This record gives sequence, C-alpha cells and structure tokens, in this order.
Amino acid sequence: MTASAQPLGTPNDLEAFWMPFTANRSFKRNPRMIARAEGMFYYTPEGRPVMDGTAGLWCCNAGHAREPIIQAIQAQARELDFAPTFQYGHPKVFAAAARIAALAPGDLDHVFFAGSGSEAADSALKIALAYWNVTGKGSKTRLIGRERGYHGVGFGGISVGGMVNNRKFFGGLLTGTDHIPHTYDREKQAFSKGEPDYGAHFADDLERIVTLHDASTIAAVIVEPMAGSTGALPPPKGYLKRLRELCDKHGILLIFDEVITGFGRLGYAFAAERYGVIPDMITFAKGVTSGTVPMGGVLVRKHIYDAFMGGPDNVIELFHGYTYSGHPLAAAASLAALDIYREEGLFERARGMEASFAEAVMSLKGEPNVVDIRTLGLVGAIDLAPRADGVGKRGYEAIERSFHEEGVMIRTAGDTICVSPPLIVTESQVEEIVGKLRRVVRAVAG
Ligand code: PXG
Repeated sequence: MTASAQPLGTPNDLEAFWMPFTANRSFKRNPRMIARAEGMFYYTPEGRPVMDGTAGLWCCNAGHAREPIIQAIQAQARELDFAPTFQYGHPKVFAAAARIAALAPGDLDHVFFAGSGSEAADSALKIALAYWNVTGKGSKTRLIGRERGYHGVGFGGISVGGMVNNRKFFGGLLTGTDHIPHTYDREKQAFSKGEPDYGAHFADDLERIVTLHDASTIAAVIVEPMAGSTGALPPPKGYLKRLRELCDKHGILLIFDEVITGFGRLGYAFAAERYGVIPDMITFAKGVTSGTVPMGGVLVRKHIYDAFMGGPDNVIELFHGYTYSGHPLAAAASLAALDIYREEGLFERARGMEASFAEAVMSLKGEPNVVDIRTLGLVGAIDLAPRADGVGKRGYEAIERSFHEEGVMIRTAGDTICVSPPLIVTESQVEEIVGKLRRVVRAVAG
C-alpha cells in the first residue's frame, strides 16, 4: 500500500474497509463521508453540515461532542486505560452498574456487561439457559423470538431474530428456536400515532407455541418492546402485558431487548417503565454511553442473579464474559452520559415532545407513495411503496438524496424511512427534518 498524499482524515482509497450492513460498491462510488460532529449535526470533510436525524445509529441520545463525556473519556484513558473484569474490578464499572440498575424498574438490579447489543442479546439468552440449569430445570432450552425481530448478529441473536436477510445466509443457526408473529397489520393499524389499538392478541400465539413444544422445554421469550431495525413497529396496546402474563402462566423468562428503546428513546429510561411491564431481563447498549464508547449489557432480576450465587464461593458462577465487559472507558462514558440525561432531563424532554413530534412526522401523510407512518417516543417511520423495479431502491435513493441534497442523516429498512433524532432536538429542528423528508419523499416519487 502506498502512503496517502491526502491530508489526514481524507482517505483516497476506500477499498480496504469492508463496510458493515452497507451497499459497499454504491457507497464507494458516491461516499457519504462524515468527519466531525457537534450537537445535532454531523459535518462532512468539506465542512458541510448534515442534521443528525438518527442519533447516529440510535445511539447518540445526548447529541454529539458533549464536553462532560469527552472529558470523562479523556481522564479515564489517562487514569486507567484497561483493567480486566475477570477476577479483578475497577471502581467505575461498579458505579455504572449501580446507576443503570437504579434507572431500571422493579428488581432489575444486577448488570452483566458486554461490548455491544449483539453480545448483550447472546448474553441474555445464555443467562436464561444457565438459569434453568442451575435451578434444576435443564430441559427448558428453547428460545422464542419474534418475526421481524432484531437482536444483533451473533448466532443467538440471529436465531431468535426474525429478519430474513440476517438469517438466510448463515446455515442452520441455533436449534430449538421458534418465533411468535410480528405485530404489524397495515390494514388495521395504518397511520396510528403511538401504540396501535389493534393487535394485543398477537401475543396469544405464545399459547400455540407452548402447546406445540410444552412449557417444560421453553427457556425464554425475547422481544423488542418496539421492533426497531425492521422499520419501527410500536407494540399494540396491551400486547406486552399479555406477553408477560403468558410467560408467568407458563414459567417462561421474558427478555426485553431495549438496545434501541433504552435510555430515553420512548420518553423513559426503559420501555419496561413506559409499559408497566417488568421483564426478567433487559438488554441495552447504544444510548448507555450515548454511543461514544462501545458498551452493552443485560439487566437481570434479583431472583436470577441469586439463583447463581449458591455453591462453593471460590467457583465461577457463570462461565461467560467478554474481555471488554465493563471497559473503563465505556464505564466512564456511561457515567457521564447518564449525568447528562439526568441533569438535562432528556428522557422527560423526549416524553414531552412525543405529541408534537408525532404530529410533525404524520404531516407527511398524503405525500407520494406514503403508505403508512408510525411514531412512538422520538421515533418516526415512513413506509414508502416500493418501486416496480425492486424493493429498497426508493429507500436507497432516499438515503442518498437526504445526505447529498438535503443535509440530513436518515436510515432506511427497505423502503421505510426511519428518523430518531438525538433527544436534544428542538421542535424547530424536528420541523426542519420533516421539511427535508418531505422534499426527499417527493424527489424519489418517480
Ligand atoms: N438488539 C437490538 C434491538 C438492536 O436494535 C442490537 C441488538 C445489536 O446491537 P449491536 O451493538 O451489536 O449492533 C441492535 C442494533 C438499524 C440498525 O438500521 C439497528 C441496529 C444496529 C444497526 C442498524 O435500525 N440495532
């Protein structure tokens, strides 16, 4: 490889990086390069501002380049760059666990750390299996997910996940999984603000699965309270409560994957609080550090943690963990992010803006090809009808136009546009984002 003659930060060879979840060739032909970020904005290498309509990838809830987080990370790197959390500990990881547990409802008061949402999901599934083992019910091994669910890209996560492209290339996956149906019915739910009235009964399909496999073989059910990656599907009213009741009835653990919904996206620390439903575990990532340093984890109820704490006390209780479980930089970043969330009341702010945000996004109803719009918390999803020549083409063009012409970052799932701005967004910035989206939707109408 020859040395680049370009100034630092402007690569002239995009070949080497195999980009994740990206149309590599299209991107490399016409890159959407981001060099800097501050507050609500990204900036291209040329200095052109791009409004962050997506909080990065649902991560940067406190907005970008927040000084207290920067300082915390810098200071932590100087003080303690790395310390193992296997058989050793460092103060900030314990502090971060306590702070996160304090935000969670009920007795979700222990935290197992991981490095990402995928690791968090796989950790939760493994904890569920191990829990039944240590409590003498080792036959409970089946893991139940949901169609259109996303739980990251580990083998556990894709096995219980329900997004076909994330599964179909990767062989047999985990055995012993099954799926309840997704909760979306456009005919009955289109253009609902918040939780749709229709669809609580989709939870009842768990009864069918229990009848088929028997509860004695089922370890856990994992769902996102609001399905995110698939294009944002808010839960029908009463659905999550019903799922909890059925899991209780049959002695099945319930896991909420809150990698997206955690840390204020739906106006509460966790969706579990919004819905008044206490799952047995909550997975989180992304917003826990406002996206600044990779971190994920699993919140675990007391009875689960306690179940592992028998046996000789010199013996490792759970043979699971990651080198970067509770990395000092992540722990420091998390403490600083949680301070900002609290001091600026960002969860409450998101709650307070939900109605006006929904109103603004819903105003796109009637624009060309808009076949449904869904909103929940500070999440908006706009379904565009696909073009006759292929699913996803209109969506891809929308990403390109948004970035290059309108200066706004969006994300898409097929032909669904999603917006989920940082929780510091102002009402006028919401209007601005929607105005940009309106022009994009019209521009990709052809
Ligand atoms: N669970 C859920 C619910 C997620 O949304 C993960 C697990 C995996 O997290 P990691 O940190 O391993 O990526 C996620 C990630 C999108 C998009 O376009 C969503 C995610 C990641 C990338 C893109 O909506 N969510």
